[in-house]
Amino acid sequence: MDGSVMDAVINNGMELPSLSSGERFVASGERTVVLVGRTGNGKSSTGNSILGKKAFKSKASSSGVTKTTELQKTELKDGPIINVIDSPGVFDLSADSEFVAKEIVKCIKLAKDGIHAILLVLSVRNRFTQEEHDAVLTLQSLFGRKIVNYMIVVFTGGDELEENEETLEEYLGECPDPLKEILALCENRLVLFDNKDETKRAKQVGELLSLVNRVIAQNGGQPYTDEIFAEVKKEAMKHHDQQVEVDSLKGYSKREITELKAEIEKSYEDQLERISEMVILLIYIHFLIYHVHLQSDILSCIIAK
Ligand SMILES: Nc1nc2c(ncn2[C@@H]2O[C@H](COP(=O)(O)OP(=O)(O)O)[C@@H](O)[C@H]2O)c(=O)[nH]1
Ligand SMILES: [Mg+2]
Repeated sequence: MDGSVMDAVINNGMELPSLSSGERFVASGERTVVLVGRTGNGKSSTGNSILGKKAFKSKASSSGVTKTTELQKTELKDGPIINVIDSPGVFDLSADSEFVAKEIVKCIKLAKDGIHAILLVLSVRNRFTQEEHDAVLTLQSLFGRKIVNYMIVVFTGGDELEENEETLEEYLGECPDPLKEILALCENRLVLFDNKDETKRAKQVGELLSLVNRVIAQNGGQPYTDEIFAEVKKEAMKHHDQQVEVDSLKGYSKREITELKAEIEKSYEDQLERISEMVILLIYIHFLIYHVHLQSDILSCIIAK
């Protein structure tokens, strides 16, 4: 056992190492996980498998797909409350930065107290692309290197592997280098999901939760937060306090109260917009640095020749 991809695959479904007493306290309490990944990889279906209900719209449903970041929750039997955030926009870094930034802020707003794990959803049916690889690096540059310490890779399409009589281990044996790099960044935390077979749900979700617990323990029980989270939280608290204050006002007409409330909402939206603009700026800076690096690499190549 050398901690390789194979090692992690072999370990899947087997008993995980027992947690130390310091780590055990994370075994209870709410969990907030965010699904990221390319459209069509199975984020919404995986979210539904975790929740045990059809809460997110998936491609196969007649009523369309999840277009914007949303949160659904469930209380697992004999387990913790799970908040699942399906965030279709966050990974779509080829879309305009304004949209992506707004989705990121929305995701942070929904996560409130932080994110316990980021589930990077990949599909055994879709080839892993360079864009997906770059999207992970962009997230890393936006949220700091430590963001990968919270990542777990979920492969969907377990049924298709089964049909081809192929194991995940065999599938990953032939995986391209960019995917190997991402799996190594995530310290090979990966789990296989078959979102088509209800009977496999409990085992799969159990495996995933073990990984989530491991991530929480490895991060000292702390969910992921950063300065952007702090900003969003500060504004949310201010917004809440103002709402309480208005509700307790006496001697104002109904119209005046409605106007005051509208003002508070407007100011809150403006502040969230300001944070989105900050994120847009960060995305631009990331791309600028990325292109400077790229150009200097090309220059070095030319000089070397
Ligand atoms: N065969 C198979 N199909 C899946 C699995 N998970 C998701 N899908 C299908 O993949 C398509 C995209 O899934 P969806 O959850 O909408 O992806 P999203 O765009 O990432 O949210 C849908 O047609 C799903 O039914 C799986 O484990 N096995
Ligand atoms: Mg979806």
